[in-house]
Amino acid sequence: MTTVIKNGTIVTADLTYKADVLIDGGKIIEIGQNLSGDEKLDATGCYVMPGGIDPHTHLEMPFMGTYSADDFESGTRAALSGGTTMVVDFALPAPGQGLHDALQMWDNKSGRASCDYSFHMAVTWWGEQVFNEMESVVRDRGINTFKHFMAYKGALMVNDDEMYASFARLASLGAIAMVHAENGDVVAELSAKLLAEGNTGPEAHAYSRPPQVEGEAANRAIMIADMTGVPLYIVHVSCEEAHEAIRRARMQGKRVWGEPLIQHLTLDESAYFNQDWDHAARRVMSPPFRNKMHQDSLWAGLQSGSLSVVATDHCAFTTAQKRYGVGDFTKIPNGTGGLEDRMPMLWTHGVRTGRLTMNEFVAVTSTNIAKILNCYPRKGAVLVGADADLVVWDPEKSKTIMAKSQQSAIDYNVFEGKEVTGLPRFTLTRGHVAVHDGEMRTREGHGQFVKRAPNTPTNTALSKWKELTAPRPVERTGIPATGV
Ligand code: DUC
Ligand code: ZN
Ligand code: ZN
Ligand code: ZN
Repeated sequence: MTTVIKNGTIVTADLTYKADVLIDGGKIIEIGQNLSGDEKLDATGCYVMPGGIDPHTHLEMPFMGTYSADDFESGTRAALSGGTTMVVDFALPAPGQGLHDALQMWDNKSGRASCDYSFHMAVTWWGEQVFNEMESVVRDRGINTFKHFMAYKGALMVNDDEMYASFARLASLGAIAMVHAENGDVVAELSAKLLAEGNTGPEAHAYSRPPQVEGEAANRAIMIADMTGVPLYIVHVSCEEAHEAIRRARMQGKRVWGEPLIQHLTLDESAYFNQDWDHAARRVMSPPFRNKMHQDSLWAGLQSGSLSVVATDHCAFTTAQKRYGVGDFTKIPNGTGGLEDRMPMLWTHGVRTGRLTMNEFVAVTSTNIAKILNCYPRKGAVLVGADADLVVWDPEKSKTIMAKSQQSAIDYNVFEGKEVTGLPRFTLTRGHVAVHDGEMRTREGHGQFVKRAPNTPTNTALSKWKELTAPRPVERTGIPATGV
């Protein structure tokens, strides 16, 4: 059975034009005028865009004594509802657990996904087993991104020697290093001090993780990456200090990408101060929300291209789970949701305000991500041969975000009450219409794992240090080398 999307305007990361899209077998088979198919979707007045890719989710993740509340079933349903057709989740080994063991757990959970997905591998400890398994994770499992937590001391955090060793190994495999950039030692010190002074409430969470903590770690990760020649992806960039480090690195030719979250772009630190406990605790995440100066910096980064993608770090906990931290803010499970709201919120606050063009919107929600993670143009493109992961976007459709009508399993929404304009009319996952004019038609288990090959190692010349220690050229064309 073929499906045709008629009368829409195709918007990709670089083009805007009117054409119909014909789909068969989950793929785009033709783009052109006056196409017909068995099933017709009317896109009059709408934009036909690559489905969103959220490169940063934590579905059913064991964390801080509990599990994040959205699993691959509710999480991917929320994603599709908001126009996102692929999520990339983090497979997290427990300390001492092998990488393939952890991946087996994530394989089991992800069988319920209703949209396509991939995994990043987290490096939560270091040893010979991790070093050895990395190769088959990259080559056989098709996972080319490895995340390192520079925070969560005593749990997920890795130290600089471990990070250096891991980055060097990843460089040799053509993989990408990712970091959660916060100085975990300083966070632990500040947290203990705040608690000792009697600051137990959720606002102390924000005081324990000031922007300097993030800026320092971002700079450190960039320098360690440069010493190994590994490309670096910095998740949840929330402040000017980290953004500034990324800008500088990119200007120096380093392969460094920054990922702000829709939450940091649109919510600020007033979420924590003079609020009731539940309100503030529901918004506790790391890094915390910042002030307007930092938000302006993140928007500027998206506009100028120094920041590359917009994610959610979707890691949702119920109010009951958040209350584990009553009396001690360090026990509030860290995380907020956003999967369903990322695209409408970015459209509303980015495109409708004139900060981003429609093409830039597609770039930062989908195409740039697919390119960095190496699944383009299967994903992130409207091209013949690409997967029919598409969103038919109605720029005039509005709603008020409300927990009671969301797909997520939690009992609140950090964007509660916000008006959004720009919503999916249809969302297609490999040709299956999962959202049909407001009606959810998701199929549990429809989602498939997306393998991502390693990159060709373009990055080895980035490091000045490498150049200085590289063997000197001897003879090329019969002319003796002059030695520089
Ligand atoms: N930050 C969060 O807020 N939650 C999950 C992990 C993280 O780094
Ligand atoms: Zn993180
Ligand atoms: Zn995260
Ligand atoms: Zn299907």
